[in-house]
Amino acid sequence: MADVKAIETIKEIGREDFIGGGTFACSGCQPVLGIKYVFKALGKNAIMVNSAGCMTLTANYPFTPYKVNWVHNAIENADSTAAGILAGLKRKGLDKKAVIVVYAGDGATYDIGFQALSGMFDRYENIIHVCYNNEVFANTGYQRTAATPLYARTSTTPIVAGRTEGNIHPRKHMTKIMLAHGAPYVATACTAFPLDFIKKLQKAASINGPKYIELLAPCIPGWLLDQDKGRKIGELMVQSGIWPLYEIENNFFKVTVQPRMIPIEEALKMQGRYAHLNKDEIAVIQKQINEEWEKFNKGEFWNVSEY
Ligand SMILES: Cc1ncc(C[n+]2csc(CCOP(=O)(O)OP(=O)(O)O)c2C)c(N)n1
Ligand code: SF4
Repeated sequence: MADVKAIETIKEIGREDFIGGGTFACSGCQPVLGIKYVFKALGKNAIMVNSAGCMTLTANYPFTPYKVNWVHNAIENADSTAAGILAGLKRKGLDKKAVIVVYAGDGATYDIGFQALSGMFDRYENIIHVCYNNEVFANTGYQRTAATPLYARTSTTPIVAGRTEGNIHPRKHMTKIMLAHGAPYVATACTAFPLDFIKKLQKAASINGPKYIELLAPCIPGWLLDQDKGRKIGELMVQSGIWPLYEIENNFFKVTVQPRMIPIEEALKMQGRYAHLNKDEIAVIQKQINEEWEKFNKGEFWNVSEY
């Protein structure tokens, strides 16, 4: 593994940033914060491959906020490019000095780039795939992806006459799908819980093979949020139990943050994408969360139908 300084407490997170401010991303954008944490965890020898999406806006030639290696890629094959970089480093005997991270949106991960992701896991490449999940194709106008949750309003699941519930399709269960590829490490994270995310990144970097981390990263205009509420919403999504934080290392399942199980309504009412919901629809979501956590608390990860 590359030279990564272990971080156990918030105080140990270094002050040095490898991405500067002043990007073209929205004020309050949580996916950009996720990039900051990736480099805090993995240091200056991390090489990030970013699939086309909102994070493309962070660097616009000839300007860049990055002090480290960051590669922009097409949306459909970031994991293939990452594998090519790894092969080149191996050829030069440098692969042990770097950590290669794909940073891809949920549209790129669940949908358009899934083939390259699956291939990378099949070949058992030593790469971390971080899916920054803002639950929409944000960059092209907040369309539904296979990661959009139940009843959320998106531009392709709008609230119009005759259709009032938003998205009606259940999410793909990506962590199960990646485990089914034989991944040695799979985890979920959230930008509102930086230490949990950083520790998971560092653990992933210490394990050989393909690793998958799914990072919930709220999107200000996509979720119809006040721009100062991105972190707060992340916290409420975790504490309500709708976004569980866990890791699975060599098939061992562990919850890393036990939620307080606040009513889901508290989290939903701050998000304009759920403003259309009535009590019955909120009750459906609450019931689902309660049922999921009964299973999570018994360690029955594979019996959880959706998260
Ligand atoms: C093959 C292909 N299809 C569609 C697009 C258009 N496109 C560019 S960015 C984007 C949205 C990406 O969504 P996601 O991966 O979730 O990242 P986000 O925009 O949310 O950051 C799309 C659909 C493209 N560039 N290439
Ligand atoms: S649309 Fe969402 S993901 Fe895109 S830059 Fe703005 S806050 Fe970030």
